[in-house]
Amino acid sequence: MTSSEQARIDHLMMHQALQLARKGVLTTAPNPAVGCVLTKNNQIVGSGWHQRAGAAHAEVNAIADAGDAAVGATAYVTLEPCSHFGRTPPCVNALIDAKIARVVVAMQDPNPQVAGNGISRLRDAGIEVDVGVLESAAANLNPGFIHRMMTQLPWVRVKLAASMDARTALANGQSQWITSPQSRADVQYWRAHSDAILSGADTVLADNPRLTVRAAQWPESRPIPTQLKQPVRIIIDSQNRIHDELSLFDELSPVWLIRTQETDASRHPHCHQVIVKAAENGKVDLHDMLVELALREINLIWTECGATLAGVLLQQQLVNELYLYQSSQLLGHQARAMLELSELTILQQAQQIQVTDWRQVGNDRRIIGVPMPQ
Ligand code: AOF
Ligand code: ZN
Repeated sequence: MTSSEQARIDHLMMHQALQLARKGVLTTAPNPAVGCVLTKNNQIVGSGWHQRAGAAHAEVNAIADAGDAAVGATAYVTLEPCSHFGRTPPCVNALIDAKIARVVVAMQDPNPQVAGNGISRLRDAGIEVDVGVLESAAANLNPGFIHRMMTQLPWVRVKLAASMDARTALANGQSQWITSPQSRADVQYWRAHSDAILSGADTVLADNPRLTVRAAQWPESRPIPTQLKQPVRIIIDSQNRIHDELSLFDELSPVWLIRTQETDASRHPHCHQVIVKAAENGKVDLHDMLVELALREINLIWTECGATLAGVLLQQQLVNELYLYQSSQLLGHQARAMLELSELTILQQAQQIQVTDWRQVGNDRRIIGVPMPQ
């Protein structure tokens, strides 16, 4: 076979492995979603994917699926096979024991416990290894995991929903609904792709939201998942105002209250306090909060909060992506503004957003953008 034919087959097989990995995106956290296919004579003889932390890794499932056919096979894996003992034993041992002949890897594992060791251990065992096939597609599957491994911070998405003139409510507080049902269904979808939903005490006390994923409300174009993990609800509560009667206290997932001091308030069984440093103004230090959440293996945070918290997160350069749902109404200058930012006197100092995706959702537009470093 020529090298270009081989490259074409490698792409095709890695594409299959990526499809398998996608089956796990709603359930593997804090682990990454990973898929694996085993081939012989360019025919698939086994396949597997990682389903949840603590369960077998993709490679181990694929080897079990292939049985004796694994001997001499090529393994296509969307992430470098692990070389460490975590919740499960190293996949490199399983690949070597199964007598796999060649391993094609989409991307190196950014986990410092692996970080290239898996690839070198396979090579040391005489296995041919190729790295980098469909690398960016593989990276796109696990933005939160990769970011946490590389920076020890979660990937932070901030959702904003506003009128065409960037207003979120009338002056009298009326806000239901500014964006369309399709946009709100889309929000449900992105909540499900997050490990945590973050909000502030002001918003929770004013709106009494549940902040859960209701898959039944998903966009019609997205298949309803058979399994999903409810994100943890994380509420910034610098002044200890969250009380037990709120709707978010239910059995669906825990509520973590971010506070600067342990208090006796909120002794609800689903409630857990995370104590973080206080900033100079006495409120929660948001960077320290993210450090603490990363230590608790939160990879990806979906933020639904008010104009003040969203503004502070942006100005502290803690936002990785903005999801802006823009409706088709005009509410006027007396209505409430979408973002509280400090006053600018020099236009060149305005925060720039690099738009990475832009589309129509119902009667609204959804704009995804990355705040550029200032
Ligand atoms: C693989 N294949 O399918 C996955 C990998 O605690 P454990 O044993 O589940 O290990 C988790 C780590 O293993 C995770 O942080 C990441 O580095 C890697 N994930 N590796 O070879 C897989 N899910
Ligand atoms: Zn593994």
